[in-house]
Amino acid sequence: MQELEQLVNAAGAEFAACDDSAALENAKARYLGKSGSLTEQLKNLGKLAAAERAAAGARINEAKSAIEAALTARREALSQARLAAQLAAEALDVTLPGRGLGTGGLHPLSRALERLTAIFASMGFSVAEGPEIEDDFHNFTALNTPENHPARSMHDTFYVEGGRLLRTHTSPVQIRFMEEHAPPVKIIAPGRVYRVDSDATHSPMFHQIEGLWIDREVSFADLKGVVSEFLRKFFERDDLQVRFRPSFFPFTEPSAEIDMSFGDGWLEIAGSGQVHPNVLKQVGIDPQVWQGFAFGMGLERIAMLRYGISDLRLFFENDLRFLRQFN
Ligand code: 2U9
Repeated sequence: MQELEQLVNAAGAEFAACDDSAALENAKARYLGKSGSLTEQLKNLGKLAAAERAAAGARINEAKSAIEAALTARREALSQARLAAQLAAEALDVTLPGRGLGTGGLHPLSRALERLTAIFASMGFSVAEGPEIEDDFHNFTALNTPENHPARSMHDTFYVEGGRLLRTHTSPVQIRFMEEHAPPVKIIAPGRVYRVDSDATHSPMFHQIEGLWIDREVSFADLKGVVSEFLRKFFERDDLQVRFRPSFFPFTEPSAEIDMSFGDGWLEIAGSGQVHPNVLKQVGIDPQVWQGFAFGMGLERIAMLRYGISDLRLFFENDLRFLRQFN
């Protein structure tokens, strides 16, 4: 039966031409399926004479086995090819160098703060810290800010449950420090503070750095010396001029605004004064024996001036294009 041999050859050729398993299964159906060519041959067996039937059946089954073997071989080959392609696509070159983790860097405010604390450390100041959620006493009363002072207004302060509030300055840190340490005191208090204020130059959260030096003979002249030295070091300008203008704060007396020379003019950069005797009394320090100065300034403001940043909000947007410029 030459026809069977041709069928086996044709099936083998067709299977070999199939590039994917869907095409191969379709080809299989054309030979071994319900109405496939080989199945047709089996159906025709009945028409043969009884004597020829057994031999013909055996040959058809042989052909069927041959086709099935060709099918299995092609399936195997396709699956091997699929695996090989996948392995090639997912290949890792283990000899490549690592990509690295990228280097992180400090936020410009952290850099400014590190600079600042190093300069004050060189003048003998250590760093003190305290809670951001404060009570009325430490944020206001102890700082000679009486009950009806406008700074206590709901509009100027964030109040939380239980009558406590988000500190409006870092001054309560110095109050807490003096409650626990006898003078002399020589500290700076940097940290987050909160105000109800938000625009290009005001953020509801910003950072202050305050300083406090209390000893037997710390005078306004020491204040001028310390602040001038700090500003000249911070901005790296030995010729930087510093000017004090009379002002008022409830917790200092006398009080002064501090300006520094900038180009042809002056920039207001800090507030300051001799600590008010009432403040010392609140923490049990005798103002007849101890005296000294305090000052405060905005960290964002001096960082903006040093790094040439025009909009306060850039500090808090976490835009890497901005932050990368400082590292
Ligand atoms: C104690 C006694 C006195 C801290 C002071 C200022 C003046 C001041 C502002 C500057 C810009 C806050 O960030 S800002 O808006 N601060 O003008 N701060 S004297 O006086 C103190 C602090 C603590 C026990």
